[in-house]
Amino acid sequence: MSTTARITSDLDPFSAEFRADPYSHYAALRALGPVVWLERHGIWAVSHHDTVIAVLNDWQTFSNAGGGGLANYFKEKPWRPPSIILEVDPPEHERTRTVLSRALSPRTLRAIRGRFEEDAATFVAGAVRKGRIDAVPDLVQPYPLKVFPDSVGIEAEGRENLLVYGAMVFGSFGPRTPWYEELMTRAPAVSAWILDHCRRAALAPGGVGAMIYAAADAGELSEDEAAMLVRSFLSAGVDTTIDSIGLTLRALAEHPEQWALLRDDPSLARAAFEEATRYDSSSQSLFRTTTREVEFAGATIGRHEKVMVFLGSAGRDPARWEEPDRFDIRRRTTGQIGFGVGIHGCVGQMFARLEAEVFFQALAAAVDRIELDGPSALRLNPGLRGLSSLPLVLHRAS
Ligand code: OVM
Repeated sequence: MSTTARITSDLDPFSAEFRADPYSHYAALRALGPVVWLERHGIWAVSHHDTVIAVLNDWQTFSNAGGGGLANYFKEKPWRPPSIILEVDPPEHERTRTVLSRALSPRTLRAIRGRFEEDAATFVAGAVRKGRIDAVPDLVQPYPLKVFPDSVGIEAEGRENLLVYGAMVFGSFGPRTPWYEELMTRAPAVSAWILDHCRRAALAPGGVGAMIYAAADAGELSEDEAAMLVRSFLSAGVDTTIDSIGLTLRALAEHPEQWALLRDDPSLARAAFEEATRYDSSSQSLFRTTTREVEFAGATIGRHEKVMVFLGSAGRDPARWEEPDRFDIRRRTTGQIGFGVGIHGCVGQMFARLEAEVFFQALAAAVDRIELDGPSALRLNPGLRGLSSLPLVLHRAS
């Protein structure tokens, strides 16, 4: 038996204090060591850029079948049937991943870009006309909430269910708190709406949802699997992009000199989004579950234990990044892992980048200066970092 002394900490990554200022807490975690036992939750924390990547690349040891969140599916019953792409290991993972990657391929994106541009221009024009806005409800939320379900082929009626369902999916990544229990009282009704809209008949022809059913017709998936993959779109495609666009906008508003660079050269929109995904990713952490006892970075991790992997900390690791706390849209962001990395790296990341690029190009064309108009507020969901409020004044371009 190994006699490695474990490094422990009483830090609670789900506490309000931690989430209000994760980056100073990550620095404390990184200083403790690459693998730290978080005694409050009985889980391991991995927070250095290199060890985060090492965990995510070793899917044989650090499995996804134990669940994407804090709940341990090797020991507890999942709140919903597990995702057949996120919460599954190879070889099962490969077939579903292939179908989703194809549906979200450059070819699909080329066909969709024009519609993104029209919608972005419309929402931006409305916000600029208003001038003084809360950017979250007025701009950041409506745009993904239109373009994403439009692309999947979901009817316009009832789309607010997507936000509630997303809150549940990502809420389930955290501990069972009163907030969570209260939210989940709505699960039966909202899940029923979601499942109804995953059916073949509910999806518009020509959309990304219909492409999944085309794969079923081609014999690559069963009809039930197709519905489950559409469910993955509806789980992971909306809140994630809302939150990442919101955090990017806040970073730009808080760094006027960076906004000026983008305004003067809108071709930097993609780079700005990429840097924001390093600097303040909507996906701060995710989980793996060990399939065996393993010696990892000086620690002995037992079998079927949960490992919390901090993407947000990897983005600020001074061992990897020069001046990691500086938001710099001209930075070389190669190696940024805010979308994750390895076989479960975000399958929709090109879709998200396109959404964001089009959005910030439209904003750069219409807005000269962004003025912060009060404190922003965090959206308190344990699985996703984002904003509930971002008061701004948009000064129009002349
Ligand atoms: C899914 C799913 C749900 C949440 C997140 C995610 C980050 C996937 O249902 O497949 O990926």
